[in-house]
Formats: sequence, C-alpha cells, structure tokens
Amino acid sequence: MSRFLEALNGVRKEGPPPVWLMRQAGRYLPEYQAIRRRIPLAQMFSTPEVAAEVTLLPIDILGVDAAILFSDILVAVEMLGLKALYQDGTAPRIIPRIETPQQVDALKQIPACQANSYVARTIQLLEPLLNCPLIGFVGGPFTLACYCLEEGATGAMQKMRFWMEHHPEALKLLLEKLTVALVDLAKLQIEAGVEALQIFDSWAGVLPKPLFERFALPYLKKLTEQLKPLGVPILLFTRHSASYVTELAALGARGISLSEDADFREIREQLGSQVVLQGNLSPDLLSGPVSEVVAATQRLLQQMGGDPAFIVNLAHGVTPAAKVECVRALVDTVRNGSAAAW
Ligand code: 1CP
Repeated sequence: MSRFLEALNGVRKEGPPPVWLMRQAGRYLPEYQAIRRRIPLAQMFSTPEVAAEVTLLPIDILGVDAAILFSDILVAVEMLGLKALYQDGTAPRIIPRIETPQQVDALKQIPACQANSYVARTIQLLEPLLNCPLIGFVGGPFTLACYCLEEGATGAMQKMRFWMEHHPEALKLLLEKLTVALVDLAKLQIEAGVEALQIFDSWAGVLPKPLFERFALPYLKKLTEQLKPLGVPILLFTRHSASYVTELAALGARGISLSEDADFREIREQLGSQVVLQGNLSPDLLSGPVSEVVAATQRLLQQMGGDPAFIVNLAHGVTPAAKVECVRALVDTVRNGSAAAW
C-alpha cells in the first residue's frame, strides 16, 4: 500500500510520512504557466487530456506521494445551470450571479454525469498513468454558496451576510441544492476511481460559531454522511480549521486538514489516534529562503514525523509566488529529513 493510503488508514509504521500539497499544480510551476498561456483555465479543467497532463506535473517534477485531480471546486455550479468565470488577478465569479430567492427556486439539478462528465474522463485517463493514489475533491456547500452570491468571493462575505439575515430560507434551499449536486459529483469521482476525497469548505471556518453551526455544518454533515458509505477516505479542509476541530471530527470523516494556528500535539490528544491529521506548513514559507523551509519542515517532522496517521501538507494552497526550489526543498526534507524523526 502507498505511504499516503497507509497514513490515511492510520497504519503507517516506518519511513517518512507522506507529503502532497494543496494547489501543487499551479502557477508557480513554469511548466504549468506554459500550458496556461495557450489554454484558458476553464478549458484546462474541461479538457480531460489537458487536466490529466497538469495533474501529473507535480508528480513528475516534485515526486509527491499523491496526485490531486486538476479541476476546481467551482465546476460543480454547472450542475445548477450556472458557469464559473475565471479572470486573471481576481477571484473567480459565477454567472449569472444569484441575486434573488426566485433565482434559487429556478436553479436546475443536472446530473454530474451530464454536466461534469469530463471529470470522470480525466480520472479514467489518469488511472494507467499514475504510480500514486489520486485524490478527488469537491467544495463544501457553504463555500460554493459564497461564490454564487458574492461578486467575487472574499472573506468579507457581504452578500452572504445579507442573505443570512434577510433570506435565510432561500439560502438554505441554495445550500440544499448545492449539497445534492456535490454528493453527485463526489460519487462520480469515486466511481471513476479516486482513492481519497478532500472536501474544501474554505470559507466555512471564517464564520463565527452560531453561523457556522447554522449554515455550514449541517450541509457538510449531509455531504460526509452520504459519501462515507462509499468507502473512500474523506479529508476535510476549511480555513481556520483549528477553531472547529471538535465539530469537524464529529462528522466522522477520516481526516482533517489543519490550519497554521493548530497545535498538533494538543489536537492529537483531544481527538485520539484515529483521526488523520494533515498540514500545516505556512504557504508563505515557499516564497522565502530555502533554509527556512528546511528548518520549518524539520520542526514539523520532529513533532509529528512518527505519528502513523499524519500527512505533511500546507495550511493552505501553494501561491503563485512560491519558488520551485522551496517547494522541492519541502518535499525533499520530508523524504530525506533527519531519520531521528521516525
Ligand atoms: O493542485 C491542486 O490543488 C488541484 C486543483 C485545485 C483545487 C483543489 C484548483 C485549481 N482549485 C482548487 C480548489 C479551490 N478553488 C478552492 C479551495 C481551496 C482554497 O481555499 O484555495 C477554492 C476556494 C477555489 C476557488 C478558486 N479557483 C480560486 C480562489 C479564489 C479566492 O476567492 O481566493 C482561484 C484563484 C481559482 C482558480 C484556480 N483553480 C485552480 C487553480 C490552480 C487556479 C488558479 C489558476 C491560475 O490562475 O492559473
């Protein structure tokens, strides 16, 4: 079994922990930029040959332990009859933007095999080409709702806050419809062959607790509950996850991706040995000196390197400002770092 799947099953015994990075195939890679100059982003996601090629880049260049499907959380809105518009330099936007409760009523529920069939085709193309596990992913219902309502999603969530106060029922219907779509898209990926699935509910963790419990958690719960019986391990990611580890762990997913403020030892003690923990190096390290990347990675390994259910990752995605030599140093340090850590 691969190191990544061993850690996901909590049974890794010897050798270094597995490492992969959120946004490991992105603009920091010159090879990615070369493809991106030729092909618009939406077309990269929806052309299986291109999406498969981009998925493989970090495997070939960095030698990480798992591949993550090259797609985006926003492709799921196609199942509601909407489209994601990716523009350089700003957050992606959904068109048409949802401005009224009537628009929520009118949203379609198109099956994933119709609206997002290219996702399944990409996974099938990758199967014979990969020598490591493939991670599939979907966004969380709350995060996708943010993109549907905002003019460009930001942590400020101005429109979302308005809907929470003035149209809570219509917002809940939007979250329900998104949940149905996301379950379907996750199932499509699992049926096509992904070996793990990460749910990115990025903006949920930004909410204060009462709103998190009302508008994010119930839908995340529905999503995980419907996916768990399919037998593929699920990892949960949200910004500031350290504040919500108890709630996230109660959902019963296999693991939690932790934010920078997390204290691994404390959380391991609190949650017990069963939950897989993933994280949590700062993405900012990757645009600084290599020596700091090595030092921070070694500190993390000293703390968690011997934990059988630990996966090295960042606290958030690799940024376009990351230097390839820093990303490589992180992966190499995990591979070859001080053997004293395990
Ligand atoms: O390598 C990988 O990790 C796989 C591909 C991947 C993933 C997992 C992409 C490709 N997007 C995502 C998830 C995603 N997309 C999230 C969740 C994680 C997170 O919080 O970052 C979110 C919120 C999005 C939405 C999105 N799509 C953004 C963020 C904007 C914001 O509001 O902060 C952006 C910039 C995109 C476009 C996009 N998707 C993926 C990439 C590599 C890019 C940038 C592409 C480019 O500019 O060339």
